[in-house]
Amino acid sequence: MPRPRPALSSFVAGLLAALGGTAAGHLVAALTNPASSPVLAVGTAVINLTPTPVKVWAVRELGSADKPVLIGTVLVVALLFAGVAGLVARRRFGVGVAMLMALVALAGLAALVQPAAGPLDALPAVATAVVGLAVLAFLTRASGGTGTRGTRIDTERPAGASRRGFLVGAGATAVLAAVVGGTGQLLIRAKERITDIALPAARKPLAALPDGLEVTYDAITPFVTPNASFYRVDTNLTVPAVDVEGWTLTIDGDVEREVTLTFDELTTMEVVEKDITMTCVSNEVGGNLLGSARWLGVPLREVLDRAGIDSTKADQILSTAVDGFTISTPLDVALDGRDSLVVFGMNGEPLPREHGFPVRLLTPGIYGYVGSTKWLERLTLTTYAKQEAYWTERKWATDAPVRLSSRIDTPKALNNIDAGSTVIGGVAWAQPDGIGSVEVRIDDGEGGDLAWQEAKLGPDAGSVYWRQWFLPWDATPGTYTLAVRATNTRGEVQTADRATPFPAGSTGIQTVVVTVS
Ligand SMILES: Nc1nc2c(c(=O)[nH]1)N[C@H]1C(S)=C(S)[C@@H](COP(=O)(O)O)O[C@H]1N2
Ligand SMILES: [Mo]
Repeated sequence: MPRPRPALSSFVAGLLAALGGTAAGHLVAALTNPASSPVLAVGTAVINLTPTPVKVWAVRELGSADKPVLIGTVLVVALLFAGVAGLVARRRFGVGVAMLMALVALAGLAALVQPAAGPLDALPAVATAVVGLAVLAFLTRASGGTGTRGTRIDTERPAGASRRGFLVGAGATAVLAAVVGGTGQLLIRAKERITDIALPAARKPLAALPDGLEVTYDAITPFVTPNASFYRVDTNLTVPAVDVEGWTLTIDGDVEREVTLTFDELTTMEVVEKDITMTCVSNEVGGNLLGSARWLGVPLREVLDRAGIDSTKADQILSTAVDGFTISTPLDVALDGRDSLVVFGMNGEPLPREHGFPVRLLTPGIYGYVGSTKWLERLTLTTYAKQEAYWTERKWATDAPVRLSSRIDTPKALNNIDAGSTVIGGVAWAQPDGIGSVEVRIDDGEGGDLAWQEAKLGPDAGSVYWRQWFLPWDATPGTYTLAVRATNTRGEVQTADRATPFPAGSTGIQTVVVTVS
């Protein structure tokens, strides 16, 4: 039987030291602050340090897989580095240990530089260091080496006991790490799920929304996006777990008096409900980073009026989330009469954790990154000259109205469909004016019918809510390029000019190629 090579076992020892340490750190973080977990803290630091073009690329290429890919990459790189540290420790124990501790220090630093961090956020790194060292010492001993011996002796040691000892020790460490890390992960998940709070009713409840086109054509996006399938975009690797009891909203800056509201105080104000479509600036033409819901909240103006704003000074509302993340909203945009809201309900339920529990901002007509702060904690009236928000620092536009756009949901790109009667359908949005019409072009590539044909519109839930649309199509065999464009109620037509999401939202017209046979 081949003996495990000492080099290999040293590598594995280093790797398992990091794995065990990280798992312990993850569990401690789950009990204190999940965001301070070593891998998550480093991942967050990577997100914050990544240049904008790379971020744009990652969102486009990886979509919602961007976070798992990031966490996986951080973990793999850290484990490989720790494996190398293990190899080094074989000859020079002190140097190997120093390499491992440098790795831990990096994670500790990443946790402590987070904007809302406190001294307790160093605890997971401390746990990682202690457990990591213990594992390394244990596995070094189990493999029969003291860690200070030379290779010669290592390779000459008897095969039997030490090899078995190492394998058992390594296996036990791996299992224990999985259990400890898994427990931490379960705890974090459990914290993310609890949102049982009582919601107030709107003072003037809206009538129930009519059935959408999806009832007839199930390939068209539902009129109301269910909370569970609402797109999610944020810089957080773990969802902030906010306790409603301790939560407050502070309005400060250029105000007559600083005001702090509790959740109870907020929810007993003038409560309204509004149907609003929300969009991400990173949405590509034809993309799905948007959703539509019935939101429950208090008008932003009412909240600001509690403090009395001095608009001769302030030109922006700088909103801050519980984790220190910031968003700038132009003051004149937020207060121009649109339904800017401080939101706590979504489709009849408390705001889900992923979408900002307990309270978020929502500004219809501008992209999420300039008006829809999740896990909201502070509204500061200030100026762009004085303070910059997260995305502003990264050169995205300061004022970013949602672009007039439309999307084909069915048929899907490159689909083969049967000849005969079918339907082309999707959604279109035009904030703040509302959709006037939607047109479809069916191009057979042979100079056939190139004319734009008007589609039929689905139900209307107001000008800041998307419209579903469809066009019945008697499809004959051939290959077709389908296109869609929207026109708003002011007669403006969706432009065919292409613009990338950076810095102020994509434009262009979606085309879909299908084969009919
Ligand atoms: N605290 C916080 N709020 C945030 C963000 C964030 O990263 N952190 N992302 C913004 C962006 S870019 C968008 S598009 C919307 C997305 O909201 P949703 O995840 O509920 O769809 O939230 C905005 N609010
Ligand atoms: Mo966004």
